Amino acid sequence: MSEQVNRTGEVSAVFGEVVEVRWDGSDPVLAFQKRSVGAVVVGDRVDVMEVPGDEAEISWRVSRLHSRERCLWRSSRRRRSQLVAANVDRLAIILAVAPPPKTGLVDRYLVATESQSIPAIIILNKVDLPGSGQIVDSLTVYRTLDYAVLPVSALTGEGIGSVEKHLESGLTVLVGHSGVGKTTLLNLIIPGVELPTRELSSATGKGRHTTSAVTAHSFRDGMITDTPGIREFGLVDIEPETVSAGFREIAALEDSCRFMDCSHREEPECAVKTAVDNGVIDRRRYESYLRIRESLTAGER
Ligand SMILES: Nc1nc2c(ncn2[C@@H]2O[C@H](COP(=O)(O)OP(=O)(O)OP(=O)(O)O)[C@@H](O)[C@H]2O)c(=O)[nH]1
Ligand SMILES: [Mg+2]
Ligand SMILES: [Zn+2]
Repeated sequence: MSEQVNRTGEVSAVFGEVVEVRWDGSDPVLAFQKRSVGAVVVGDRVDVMEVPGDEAEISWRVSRLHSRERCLWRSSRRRRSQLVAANVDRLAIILAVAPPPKTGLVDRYLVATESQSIPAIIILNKVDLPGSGQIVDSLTVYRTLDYAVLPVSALTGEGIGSVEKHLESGLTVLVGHSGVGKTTLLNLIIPGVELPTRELSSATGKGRHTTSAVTAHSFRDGMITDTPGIREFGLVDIEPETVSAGFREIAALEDSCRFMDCSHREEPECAVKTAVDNGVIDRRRYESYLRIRESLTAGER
């Protein structure tokens, strides 16, 4: 009997039945997924086993899936709950000067990251376009809540050094609407990756979304993962009562509300509403909180 080699690695790409796995100081290997082990996603830690023999180029098989932490889930009207990535060290929410950012989407992402204790940063791309100053100003509230807001241009390279510094370790997942420049940014940070961006896909005339797969690429001591652009970001496993945990400024105050289960809508002596009226809590963020809560109550996610 031949000796079996076992290794533990990190999944960096998923292509149906086949996954790419990396471990320290080696090139990634391709491994077959085993149904009994369960489907894996980017960021999963897995054991792989070398299977000698006739399976052509792929001689590895996933033999165990380690337990997951810091999961990024999403859902949409078309697709139910989907695990995007596991063991995420950082979510980078990418916005662009044009099309102008929807801050409600940022708030939804932050509800997801706070619930999983995933650190989040905000990257505002395309600051080479006119009107960027005003949009940077509109994001000031996130800075006051201790989220890094990094203005950048993937076209001119302005601000790229600061972005690189933030992404140089751990597993980062880039998320945001289609067309904000996630892939352009990744191509600039990791020369040689050369993933297709908008121009290329419009040349082939295929589809509106340029990126269709979740793939992770090595960068310095970490990995950066591109994801397909989204139209909506549905929250998974978040109850109306736990939405406030995703709003740092609300979570910090809600112990002072008169009622322990205060929803911060109509209740008397609500410390959160008082803070909104006094300008201590940003009104737009508060309204965003109400909207997200309402959408979950209505069962829309
Ligand atoms: N002016 C300007 N245009 C940019 C910048 N970054 C990207 N773009 C353009 O924006 C368009 C969309 O870029 P992509 O990188 O394909 O966007 P994406 O977020 O990856 O889109 P999906 O893959 O569909 O989610 C392309 O035409 C880019 O050339 C930038 O910093 N400034
Ligand atoms: Mg893309
Ligand atoms: Zn309250």
